[in-house]
Amino acid sequence: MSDEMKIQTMMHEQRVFEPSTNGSKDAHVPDMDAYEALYKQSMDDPESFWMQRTQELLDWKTSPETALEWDFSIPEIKWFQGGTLNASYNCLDRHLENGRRNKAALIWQGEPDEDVRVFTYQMLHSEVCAFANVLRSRGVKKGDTVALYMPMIPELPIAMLACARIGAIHSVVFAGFSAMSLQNRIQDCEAKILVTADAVLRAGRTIPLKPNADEALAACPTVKQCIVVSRAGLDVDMKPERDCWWHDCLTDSMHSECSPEVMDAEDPLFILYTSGSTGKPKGVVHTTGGYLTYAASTTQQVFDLKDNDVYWCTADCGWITGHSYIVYGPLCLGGTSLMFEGVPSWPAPDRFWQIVEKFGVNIFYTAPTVIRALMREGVEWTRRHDLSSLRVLGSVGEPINPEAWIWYLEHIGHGKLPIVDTWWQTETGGIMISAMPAATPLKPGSATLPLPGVDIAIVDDNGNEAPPNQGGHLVVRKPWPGMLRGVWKNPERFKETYFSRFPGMYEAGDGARRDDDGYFWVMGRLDDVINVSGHRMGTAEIESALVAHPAVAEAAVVGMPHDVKGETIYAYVILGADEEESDELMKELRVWVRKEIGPIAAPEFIQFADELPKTRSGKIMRRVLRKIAAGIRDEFGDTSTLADPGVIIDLQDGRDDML
Ligand code: 6R9
Repeated sequence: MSDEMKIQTMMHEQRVFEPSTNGSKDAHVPDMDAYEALYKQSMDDPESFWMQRTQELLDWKTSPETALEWDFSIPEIKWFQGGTLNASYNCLDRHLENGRRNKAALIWQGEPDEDVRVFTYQMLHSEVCAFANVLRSRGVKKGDTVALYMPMIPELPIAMLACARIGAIHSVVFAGFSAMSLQNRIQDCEAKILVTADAVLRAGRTIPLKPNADEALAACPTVKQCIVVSRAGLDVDMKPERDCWWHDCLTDSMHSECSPEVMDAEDPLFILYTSGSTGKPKGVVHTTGGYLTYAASTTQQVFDLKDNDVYWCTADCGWITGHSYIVYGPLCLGGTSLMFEGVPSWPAPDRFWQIVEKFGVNIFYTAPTVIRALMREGVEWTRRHDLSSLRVLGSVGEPINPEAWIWYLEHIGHGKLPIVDTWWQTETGGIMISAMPAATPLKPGSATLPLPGVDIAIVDDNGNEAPPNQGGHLVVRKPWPGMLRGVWKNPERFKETYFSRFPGMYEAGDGARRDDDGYFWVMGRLDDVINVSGHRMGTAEIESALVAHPAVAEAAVVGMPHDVKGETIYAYVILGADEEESDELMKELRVWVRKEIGPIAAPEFIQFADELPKTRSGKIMRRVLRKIAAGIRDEFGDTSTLADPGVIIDLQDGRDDML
């Protein structure tokens, strides 16, 4: 493929990339026949499929008696009843006996390039046991909750696994969240202990973290103790009766064995808060046996993880992607997981590629927002590094527009590597729809096909399966082991959010369509779908068209109320570094979208902007953009997750200037 390759939009996208055959013979799923056979087996008899899978992937202390008991009308889902196990045992201890004792489990690259720490399985085991002993000695027991508010440092996965070891339920709160968000989450999960750090290192700055923890804890009576990692060597205010430095809590004797707690399959492993369309964030609950089986199974099949691989997922452990694909999935399989503390653009936009070269990364998993940001910086940054070690590329978090997909393929994937576009959610625990690198023909912008064991479909408003090419609601018709088991302390919300609209099915909240080949095209959250004169338009599709224009770096599209059409299309556009805003360009973009998708999709309003309101995990906050487009000046709801709240005012001013 060449640079001049015509970029097409998602709706017109018809290119198919056959899997490259390099090294596919020994892939976990070597070809399409193997995928189809697995999928069929899993649908014909899901219970034996998953029972077999869990026996292959995990060491159970007591084998499960039944695979599954379920009733979506209650809702109640129980996997692997009668079985007992420990997640940290599965991620650590068993690898000490199976030849991986001296293998790197975790390679940590800190923000300063010279800050590297490598933990073999033996070393990680020892650190986890030590911190588990600390927690036990401080009165943490099976079933207690522990909040972790930490930067991307090794102590975070160590603390997660230490909780798992003693049966405590961890709740990781992304370190970019505010004191108020932390407080709300701790109050909801009633954590007994908070583990935090003095500061976060980010893009060359030292951002104090402990003051946020102090502010949050001022109204968290359940937290009696706070353990603080010294990341930046800051001199922080310690409350003697409550606070203790991580390094002071650990004594030499603690490094000896810490016996893993025997957990039932359905005992909670962790709680992770995620935003819904209404109300406060929900505490999504994941349990031990099913979650771990699913994280391991999907890591193996989707990334084709092998023993010699260096595998790098660039997510933060504060999100589900970090839980499943930095910690539990790869470590359960005995893999080598690379963990990175910094950002893609600092000290320069080649930071990721430099790390790929430095460690010989084989599998690289990131988000479309990162790809688009790096695309904007120009290809010269990618050319500075030897990226030949890469074998599999992944994408997660939002639909990837074909232009970014092609750039990823061309400039990172040597024009031939498989790109696995993985659709899933905090609630699903692991990947649900994705290609398998050696097997699945790829279509840019499509997450392709469901994983084995995943009975996923698209239904219309009445819950009937939609015909091919017709958009509808993404639902799952049967339980899968990684699914959430509840919303913490809120069974009504669990039922209402996921099981009420379509009885007997899990409702994902996303809109999608399936093409004639059965490929899934996820359009985004259903509340992101615009209805213009009775026509449904996925915002992702229009954005994808805009971004395909050479002048456009990023775009976000929302519906704006309209008297006649119901809604009209309002687009926020960020131009590439050397582009000039002009009325001509605005017209050109309208014509462009008209041509790419159809007249119905042409934005009525195009506002040039410098930045979009994004959550710290990089998701565009469309709710806010809709309000700005509609001229609403307040009632923005909860904007605590915005990376930069100042963006709102800039966009409002821009709109006022334009209209
Ligand atoms: C893993 C994660 C979930 C929502 C989900 C969907 C969007 C994630 C996607 C994707 C299209 C993909 N999403 N991956 N949309 N293609 N490959 O991101 O979890 O933070 O809970 O977000 O993200 O809208 O419903 P979470």
